[in-house]
Amino acid sequence: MRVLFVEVDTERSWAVASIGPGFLASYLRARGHEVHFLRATVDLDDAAIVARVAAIAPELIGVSLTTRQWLRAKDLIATIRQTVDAPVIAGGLHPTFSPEEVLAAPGFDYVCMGEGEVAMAELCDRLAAGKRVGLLTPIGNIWAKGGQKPVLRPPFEPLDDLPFLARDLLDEHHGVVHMATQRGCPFPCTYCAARMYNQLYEGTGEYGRRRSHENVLAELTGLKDEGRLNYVIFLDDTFTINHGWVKEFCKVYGERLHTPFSLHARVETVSDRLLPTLAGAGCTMVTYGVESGSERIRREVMKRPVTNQRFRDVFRWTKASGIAITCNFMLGLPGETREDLQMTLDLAEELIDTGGLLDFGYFVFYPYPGTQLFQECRDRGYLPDDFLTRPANHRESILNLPTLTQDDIGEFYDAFTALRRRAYADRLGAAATADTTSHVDSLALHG
Ligand code: B12
Ligand code: SF4
Repeated sequence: MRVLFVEVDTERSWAVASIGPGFLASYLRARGHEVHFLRATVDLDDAAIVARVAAIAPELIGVSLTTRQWLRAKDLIATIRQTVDAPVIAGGLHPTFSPEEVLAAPGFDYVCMGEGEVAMAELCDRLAAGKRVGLLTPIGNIWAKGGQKPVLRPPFEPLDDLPFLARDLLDEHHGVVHMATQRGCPFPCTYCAARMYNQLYEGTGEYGRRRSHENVLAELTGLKDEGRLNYVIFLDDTFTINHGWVKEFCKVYGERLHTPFSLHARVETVSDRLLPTLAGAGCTMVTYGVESGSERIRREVMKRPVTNQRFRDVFRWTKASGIAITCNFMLGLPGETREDLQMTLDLAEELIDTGGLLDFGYFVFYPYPGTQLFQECRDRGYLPDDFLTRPANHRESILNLPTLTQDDIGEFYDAFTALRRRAYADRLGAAATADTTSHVDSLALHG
């Protein structure tokens, strides 16, 4: 079966394309299917994309979607299907947690809920054999249009049995490689869509899993031997969860590869002992999720009862280990007031001045379907009915919040922009301040 994965870019192309198709492609190839990749960049209009899809002549089209990608994918797929007669399957975070909406849209035939490797291979096998997939012939994890909600398969186990990522689908360049060593996150952050997988899989098996060191190192060693390894970006939600794993990994990685790398971590999961170990193995940058400077908001709204002092300490230890720090902040959460936003701005300023913060991202809160805060926003009437068709604008909130106006959020967003310009100017000189948008690749999206 000839499968085409279409990567739907939104406001710009991220350096790395969606990781899911990279896993799926290698799994499908190992079973004899042919896999192609097409990036629908923002500069390509629909006609050009349709022509490229038609030239590949796929027998099945796959799209991996976050909520932001859904907005463009919805129209794009409808247009593609007017010309190209191939069924379409959508998977990833958005289809998993909004399957009904995706299946109701023209052109979408299947939604994959949760992990896709085994499910998609079964779908390809069946379609290649000319068999139907529907009400009477269901496939675990796959919801066919007009069919019933599927039964979930247990999480794939062990992860070491998955073939290495099909890197031709990731758009990697200059030896900068992206690695995913774990699936699932044990923390309960209310704003996070990633953790909802754990909840989705409740009762089917333990969703939190990690590849062995040997397996991860074998993939990296292979890339090094091919001369394709200059820098590693670990995309794991929280790389530092299991200190035993991390220490063992650092030991061997430091000895065998010692290639610089970056990772995402929660301040709760690092220590003054672990950070020098990471630095010794080659870690050059850690991204932490700070999110708010208000301990009340973190505790009551985000379910992250960590103190501001912990951030100060961890930033100091990280800096002392010689590791650069980036972090992220969120503005405009339900229950937040101007005083809370001021605390976030104050903490950001303090961490820049004393904590060795190299750079940071700042995002207006957007409630992702499936998350606890999404449900709360909906229940309290903060979420407009047309939220799915509203583009997420970086300066405005899509929410109607009783405690903050759009102007309040915009004012603090601008203050963060000014702070970032100042930080750039202090470090690099005035000329460097021209483009300081809040979107920097590989900045943590959470953690
Ligand atoms: C790496 C990463 C990125 C990378 C790559 C993006 C990607 N989608 O892979 C980059 C840096 C580009 C990125 C950017 C952004 N990201 Co991001 N990112 C992640 C992160 C940390 C890991 C994703 C990953 O590698 N997963 C590993 C793979 C194996 O899992 P998977 O993607 O779920 O894929 C499996 C299944 O879902 C399924 N599947 C996936 N796709 C498909 C397709 C088909 C056809 C099928 C059948 C199955 C299938 O099978 C896969 C294998 O089993 C996740 C958090 C997380 N843990 O998921 C956030 C996450 C996906 N990102 C998120 C967000 C919000 C963003 C940004 C909007 C950030 C921002 N504020 O601007 C941007 C938008 C990107 C875009 N194009 O729209 C949210 C998405 C929430 C949502 N509902 O949309 C997440 C969940 C983070 C969070 N905590 O909430 N991100
Ligand atoms: S925000 Fe990060 S730490 Fe919190 S649940 Fe999500 S992935 Fe885990």
